[in-house]
Amino acid sequence: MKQLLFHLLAAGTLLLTAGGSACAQNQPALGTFPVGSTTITVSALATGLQVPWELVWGPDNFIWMTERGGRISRVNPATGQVQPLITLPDVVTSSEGGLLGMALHPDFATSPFVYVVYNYTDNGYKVKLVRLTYSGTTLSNPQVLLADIPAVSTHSGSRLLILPDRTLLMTTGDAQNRPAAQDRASLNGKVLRLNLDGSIPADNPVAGSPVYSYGHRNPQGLVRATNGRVYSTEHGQNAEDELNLLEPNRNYGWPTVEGFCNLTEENAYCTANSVREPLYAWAPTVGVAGLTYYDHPAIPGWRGSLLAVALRGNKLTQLPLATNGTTVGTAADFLTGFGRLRAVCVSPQGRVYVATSNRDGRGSPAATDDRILVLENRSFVTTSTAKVRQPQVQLWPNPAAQSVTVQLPAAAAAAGEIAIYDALGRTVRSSPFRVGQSTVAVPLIGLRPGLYSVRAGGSTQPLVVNE
Ligand SMILES: [Ca+2]
Ligand SMILES: [Ca+2]
Repeated sequence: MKQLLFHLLAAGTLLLTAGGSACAQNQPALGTFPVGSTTITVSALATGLQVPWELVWGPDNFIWMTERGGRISRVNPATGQVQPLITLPDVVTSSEGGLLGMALHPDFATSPFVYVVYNYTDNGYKVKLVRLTYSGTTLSNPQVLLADIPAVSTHSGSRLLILPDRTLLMTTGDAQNRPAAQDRASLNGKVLRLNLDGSIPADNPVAGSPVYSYGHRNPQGLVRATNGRVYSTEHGQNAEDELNLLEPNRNYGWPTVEGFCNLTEENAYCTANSVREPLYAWAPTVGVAGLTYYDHPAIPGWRGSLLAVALRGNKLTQLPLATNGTTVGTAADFLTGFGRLRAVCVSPQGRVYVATSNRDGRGSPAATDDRILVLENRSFVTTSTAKVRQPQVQLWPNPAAQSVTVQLPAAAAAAGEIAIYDALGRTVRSSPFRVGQSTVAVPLIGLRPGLYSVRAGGSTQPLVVNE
């Protein structure tokens, strides 16, 4: 979904870059490293966080973040300000357990739903998938879509990913019950596929079952690349962590197989059970967690690559994908020295955001941990900022509720029209302006809360409508 949003929003978000870049460049550099001939600068966008678990670039051009204790927030990518939306009261943390992955509905303007997965207690420790509704300032109205998945304090997974066909993938860990990963009737050790209302898609591999693939141990990374393929990272036991290409109805080998089918006993099992081997393995294990896909000109050396971050390994690994998406080239490690790394996302401007996990009980936190780190090519940002400094439509307030004031780039030389579009590109409001007019108040009453686009004078700006 991160990649999908990139494409949906690339045009509109470039216009926001001017202000955002300037702020980002003011944040002091914590270090630099080369990617080919490009210098990447690392700075901290936000500090003082508590085990951030998921980062999602949202349709509002904010970073949506979960923290394991139960808080969900929007983080302003220009200022680092954290705007808490809710702290889920029934999240129960225990060792690795708590609030985990998150995904936003792809039609967020008309369906402002946020999907989260977390541990809770109900006659034992469990995992559930919950849908929340975004009002513009808070998240509310929790709807449980899938619950009662057995859990223990480790191996709960779980990442979420919404695909273009409007189904949701959810990874689950084996909950330390190793045979469950091969039990097709169990929801542990699986990748599950659901419709966005929690029902089971008619075209799942087994009718009536949410199981999409099986034989997983503890997958904590999930992304769809622009090639349309879905990749997942998975914690191995000791020998090999995995990067998998997810395919329906395939057996990924756990608990008999860890990583590649490279041991004698693994080989026999792999052949007999048609095990899908990983594309890449970290040997020995590094605790690989968040996964994203990078294909932005800002960092040419990372284009067409998966980027995976590791907990114990304290690093980011670049995995270049071959054109067909089914093989990985030579891996390279970056971003060492910031401790445990949990989550990663990419902005439409080509910046990479990485969350540390040094306060999860297994790290050595710096005073400012946990942090969201920004990885950026500052010379590319400078160039692109100059390009977008054209006269633009300005909106205030934004987010808005009753009405929004639209300031045209200049006094209108000809009569025209301001149009507001929803995420599906439908015109939901229009308002004329006269020759010489430079500001227009457009009423918003009757619009559902969500994300819209305002177009006038040849430029477009995103608008968030609140209740
Ligand atoms: Ca495997
Ligand atoms: Ca192996």
